[in-house]
Amino acid sequence: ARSDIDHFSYQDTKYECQRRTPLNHHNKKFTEAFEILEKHASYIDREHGESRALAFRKASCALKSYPREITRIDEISKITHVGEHSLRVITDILENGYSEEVQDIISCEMFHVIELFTGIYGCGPSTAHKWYSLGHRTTQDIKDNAEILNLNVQQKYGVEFYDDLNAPVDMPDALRIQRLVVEQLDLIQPSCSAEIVGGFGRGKQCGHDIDILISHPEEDKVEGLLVKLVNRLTTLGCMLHTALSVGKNVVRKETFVKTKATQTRSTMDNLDRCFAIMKVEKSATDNDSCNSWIARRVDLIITPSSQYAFSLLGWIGSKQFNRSLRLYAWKEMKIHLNSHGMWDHKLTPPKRILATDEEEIFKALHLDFVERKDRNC
Ligand code: DCP
Ligand code: MG
Repeated sequence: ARSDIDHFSYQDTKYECQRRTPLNHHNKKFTEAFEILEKHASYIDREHGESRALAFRKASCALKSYPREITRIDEISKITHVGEHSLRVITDILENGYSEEVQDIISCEMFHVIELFTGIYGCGPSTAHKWYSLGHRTTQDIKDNAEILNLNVQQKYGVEFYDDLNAPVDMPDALRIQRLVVEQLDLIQPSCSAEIVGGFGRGKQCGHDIDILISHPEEDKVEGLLVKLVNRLTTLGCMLHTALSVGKNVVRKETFVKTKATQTRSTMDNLDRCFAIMKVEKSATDNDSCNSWIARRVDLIITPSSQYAFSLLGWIGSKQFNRSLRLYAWKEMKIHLNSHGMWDHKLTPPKRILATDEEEIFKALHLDFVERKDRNC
């Protein structure tokens, strides 16, 4: 067996942020199988689910980065993150054209019902399991039993607009929302920027929601902006549901003090933010129903200019790219990185490192710049 990893330009590293992960890659037949295994692990295996799901995700990321189609098992058997279990799955697909383990999952009713229920806005795996164990199988079952199940507000909207919210959002929809947001911002506070981030920012043609990052060149001009914006959009009748999180951005100049909230939800930030379900005008091609609008999930995030580069990097994603970047920053550089900024903990007290664009952040971390389209891990 070959011990050297030469595979053209593949860089074998434990951090996804050190290599390119494009949207269109050469190993979809394997990564699609891993996505099912990942979901199955997080839905079904309550005890070790998260770590098993992460292992499949990392194997999948490695294959997405691999610069050509894998045709022999020995070419990837030494790659970091492609463990024994993943190798078995790849071998099955190479030898038989499919993985029996994946086929078993696909033919399992429970898997499909949990998948269906977790597709309801506001429903996670544990709620999905509860509903399943009570004998429910369809979204109609949940709708019919809304009272008994004591659905929270999000879940009520999730069921009500299930079809709309599960129809993929496309770029024209995203642009329509961005335009509306920009128009309203101009009336409240001229010169604001509103950038489409999330999956669309990485070149995806469709996604599950629209993420918009809002800022202003002057630091304090964003204070109170979110409430004003949401109020205007509500008055215009564009908001079906909103959940605001405002005023938690407590970054001090020198150090970032981790609060309980930031410790437990380490990937989330404390930027002013509104999760919304908005009414979006349908395009001319969507004439298949009587409604002139469709419900869409929209995230509006506000960031002051001094934090812009960090918020942009964080909200462009992907989640796995962020996770690896933050882990790399901490483990290799003793730098704490999040959507607010970065702090060098090699110094006491930790020193804030400033950056005005994404390139400067990569440079400070001694990393080659990874284009947004190559952060699709
Ligand atoms: N994000 C994160 N950690 C979270 C949630 C979000 O780092 N727990 C960042 C990375 C995501 C971005 O925010 O890429 C947007 O979140 P989405 O859930 O909307 O993810 P995407 O936009 O990447 O995917 P989709 O196209 O399905 O909306
Ligand atoms: Mg998104």
